[in-house]
Amino acid sequence: MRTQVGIVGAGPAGLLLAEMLHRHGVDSVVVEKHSRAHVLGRIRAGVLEPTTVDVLRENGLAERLDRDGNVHDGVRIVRSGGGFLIDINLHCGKRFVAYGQTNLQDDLFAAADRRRAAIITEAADVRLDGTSIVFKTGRVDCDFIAGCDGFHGISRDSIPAKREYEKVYPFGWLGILSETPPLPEIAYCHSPRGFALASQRSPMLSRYYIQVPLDTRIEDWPDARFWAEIKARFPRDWADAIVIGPSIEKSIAPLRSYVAEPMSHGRLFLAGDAAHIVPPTGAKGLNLAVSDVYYLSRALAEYYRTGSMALLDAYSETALRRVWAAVRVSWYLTTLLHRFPDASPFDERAQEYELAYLESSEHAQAALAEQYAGLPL
Ligand code: FAS
Ligand code: PHB
Repeated sequence: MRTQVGIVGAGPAGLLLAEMLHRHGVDSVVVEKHSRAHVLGRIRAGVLEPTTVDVLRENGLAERLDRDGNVHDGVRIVRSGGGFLIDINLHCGKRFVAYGQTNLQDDLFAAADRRRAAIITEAADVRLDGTSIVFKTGRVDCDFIAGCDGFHGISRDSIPAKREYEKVYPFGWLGILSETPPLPEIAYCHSPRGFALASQRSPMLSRYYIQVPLDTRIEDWPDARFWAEIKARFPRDWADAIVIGPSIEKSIAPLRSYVAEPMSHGRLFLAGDAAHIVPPTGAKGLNLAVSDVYYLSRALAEYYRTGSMALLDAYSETALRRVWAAVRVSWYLTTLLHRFPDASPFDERAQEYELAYLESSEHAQAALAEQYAGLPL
């Protein structure tokens, strides 16, 4: 096959890029190694920044999001004896939307189907050969390649002399999905027993997480143990409000911060998790994939409209400014809210007082709200 832009990966970054390029009259082919069912079966992010919602709406991809998404003024940080709202509406005049990545992925596939987009799934042995994507049963010759194949993809390997920045955290998140009514707010909980998070997908679908050691095995966490633990971590009034029920999905995600620079080489451009990973504490991963794609689609459209490579040459530097802002606040919130096994008494007191300061200062809360909302594109 021959196309203008070859896209590796049919996750949110890859499919959104294909949609946005199409709206600029640029052709693309998406090559995905898994089946569509496998891609849709992944339960991941749940919080969309206001800028992400704007991008989706501007591209005609927000109809179900506007109908089913749950709009919030902010997220609450709770701990025994206190807590506060990171109020992005009060401080930034913006709201974020709780909407599962699975739903977004579904919406993106549906948009691709409506225009009979070229999406090749279950492509085996995918590799890059110059500006061609080669796989077991074929190849796609392209003008440009977008590496949207996630952290475990192959595109990043084709960036020579890259600088890698990584921080691996000594814990993971055990997450469950349950067909129960969620708490009304999204709440991050700081507890001596470890971090916990209450989130939502719909009026009858809840998403909960607890921090667990890295060597945790799913089989050691039957539902009853999970519910008892998350209730032990939340303050009593919040714990009593958690409605328990059978889990319909349970998984453990390790936490890491990672950035590869630059995000481009020649006619290869990385977007999303292929270039960077954030701990989910800041709810930034999916949102960064969207901002990368916003910049990349604009740069590619400019090239095909005018022949200018200027925005493409500036893509990596432009995207990295927003990437590093999100990487930093995700690291800050992870450090603030989790119990570190090797924390010294000093570390624990400093964490206590950082929380107390945030709780007491409108200025500190405004600064955090601005970063949680996501910086303007
Ligand atoms: P993705 O990983 O979503 O998509 C990459 C695609 O490329 C996949 O479909 C993959 O099959 C495909 N691919 C890989 N290798 C390939 C190859 N060689 N050839 C062809 N295709 C290939 N973010 C949040 O904001 N909140 C969360 O709670 C959260 N939880 C997460 C939990 C887990 C377990 C993981 C892994 C991530 C989580 N994230 C979360 C981050 C997540 O939402 C990502 O940021 C988001 O999926 C990024 O989208 P993509 O960059 O498209 O990468
Ligand atoms: C989720 O709903 O899955 C979610 C919410 C907030 C986060 C991470 C995940 O920071």
